[in-house]
Formats: sequence, C-alpha cells, structure tokens
Amino acid sequence: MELLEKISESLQKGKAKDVKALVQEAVDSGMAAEKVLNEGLLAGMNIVGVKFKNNEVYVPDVLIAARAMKAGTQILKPLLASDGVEASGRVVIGTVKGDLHDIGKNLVAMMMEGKGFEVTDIGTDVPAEKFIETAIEKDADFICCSALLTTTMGEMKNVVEAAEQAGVRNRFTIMVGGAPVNEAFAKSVGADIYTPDAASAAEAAVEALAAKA
Ligand code: B1M
Repeated sequence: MELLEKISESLQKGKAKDVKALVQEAVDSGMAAEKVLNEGLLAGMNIVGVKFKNNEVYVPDVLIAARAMKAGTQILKPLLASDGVEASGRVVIGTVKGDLHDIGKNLVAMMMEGKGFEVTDIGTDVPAEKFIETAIEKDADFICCSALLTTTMGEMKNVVEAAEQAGVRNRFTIMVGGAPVNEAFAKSVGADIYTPDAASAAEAAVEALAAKA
C-alpha cells in the first residue's frame, strides 16, 4: 500500500502512533507537508466524515480519528508553518458557541502562525462576547471564527453584532470559515473575509494587513 494511503487508513482506524510514524516517514522521504496533509490526513478524515454520516462509524470512532489527525499535524506543523513570509499582525481565533470541532480551526491557527501572526486561540464553544473581549484585550487585527455545524454557523452573525454593539466593528477584520460556510453566507452575516481553507485564510490575512498599512 502506498504511504499516503497507509496514513489515511491508519487515521480512519484511529491509530495515532502509526499515523505519527507514517507521517514522519513521509516527511523524511522528502514528501511536501501539504501533500501529506491533503492526500493523507485530510483524505482519511473525509472518509471518516462520510462513514459518520452513513452511520457506519460513531462518535467514539470519530474522536479517536481526530486524535490521530492531531498527532499527524503536530509533525507537519513546523513544516507547514514556515514559508518565509513574516506578517506582524495579531489574530484571535476560536470555534463558535455550541461547536466543539477544532481541527480546522487549529490548522488555520497553525498557518497564521506560519505567516508570522501572533495567534491567540480561545478554543471551542466560544460565545460571541468572548471573541470581542479578547480581541480588544489583545488589540487584535483579525477575529477568526470557525464553525462546522449548520446549527452553529449562525453564531458568526452574533460575533459581528457583538462587535457592532461594543462600538469596535471597524477595529477588526472578521474572518469566517468552516465546512458549511461559504462566501454568500459570510456576506449575509456581515463578515469581512471568507476563505475555504486554512492556507488561503493565512494568505488572505497577509493581504488584508498589507492593504491596511
Ligand atoms: Co462532527 N460533524 N459532530 N465531530 N464531524 C461533522 C462536521 C459532520 C459534517 C459529519 C457528517 O454528518 N458527515 C456533521 C455536521 C452536519 C451539519 O451540521 N451539516 C457533524 C455532526 C452532526 C456532529 C455532532 C452533532 C454528532 C453527534 O453528536 N450526533 C457532534 C456535534 C458536537 C458539537 O460540536 N457540539 C459532532 C462531534 C464530532 C466529534 C467531537 C466526534 C469530532 C470533532 C473532534 C474535534 O474537532 N476535536 C467530529 C468530527 C471529527 C467531524 C468530521 C468527521 C470531521 C471534521 C474535521 O475535523 N475535518 C466532520 C465531517 C467532515 O467534515 N467531513 C463532522 C477536517 C478539518 C481540517 O476540516 O474543520 O472543515 P474543517 O476545516 C477546513 C475548512 O473548513 C477550513 O479549513 C480547513 C481546511 O484547511 N476552515 C476554515 C475551518 N475553519 C476555518 C476558518 C477560517 C477559514 C477556513 O477562517 C476563520
């Protein structure tokens, strides 16, 4: 079996130690970190998602797959992170209230750090007010909201409204993303930037910061 396929298979089985070892092997063989992430780890997680939807696997299986995903991304982190671009902005990132999914958010945080941003990760299940309080406290440039559930994506509107109510909407660029989110939704809730993946989120932040300067 090809190495990337082995990574995907091991992730689906939730074998964190194997995933770690295989990802290391792939990296040592000179394979690009993005390829290992997209065609190994994320490919495996997508299959888990389909099986989850079809009731072929259940929450505990998905949790151990998520743990294996984290083990793999830890190895990739320093490689994904550095590409020479050094931005000097501040980012507050979290998954919105009611939502516990954090793998995509962690990837966005990782990519942002890689671009030189100072990232404050406020975790999952974050109330709108907490995004705003932290952004004020950290004097952030960006508020980044992730949501994976159709039932929680509406919380992004609350984040925009909380910023308006606190009179600080113009201080922050609000970025949104996550599987159910798209450009039209982002516009409808009054967010500033939507990007479909972690790498483009970091690139968009660099561009937005440069445009502000
Ligand atoms: Co959940 N889950 N889950 N889950 N889970 C989904 C999202 C689901 C699509 C599965 C399915 O049915 N096929 C479904 C949502 C359906 C819907 O709303 N339409 C679902 C459900 C229903 C649930 C529960 C309700 C299940 C239950 O309890 N009955 C429950 C909800 C819990 C809660 O949050 N309150 C639940 C629980 C869980 C686990 C805890 C078991 C686990 C999460 C573990 C963790 O995150 N630590 C889990 C997982 C792992 C998934 C799937 C399988 C994988 C998600 C993932 O990590 N993908 C997922 C199915 C799927 O997505 N295929 C599913 C990999 C990750 C890298 O992708 O987060 O999309 P993603 O991030 C992408 C982009 O979206 C983007 O960048 C990343 C790529 O580079 N991105 C951004 C993300 N945030 C961004 C922010 C940005 C920009 C881009 O700017 C700020």
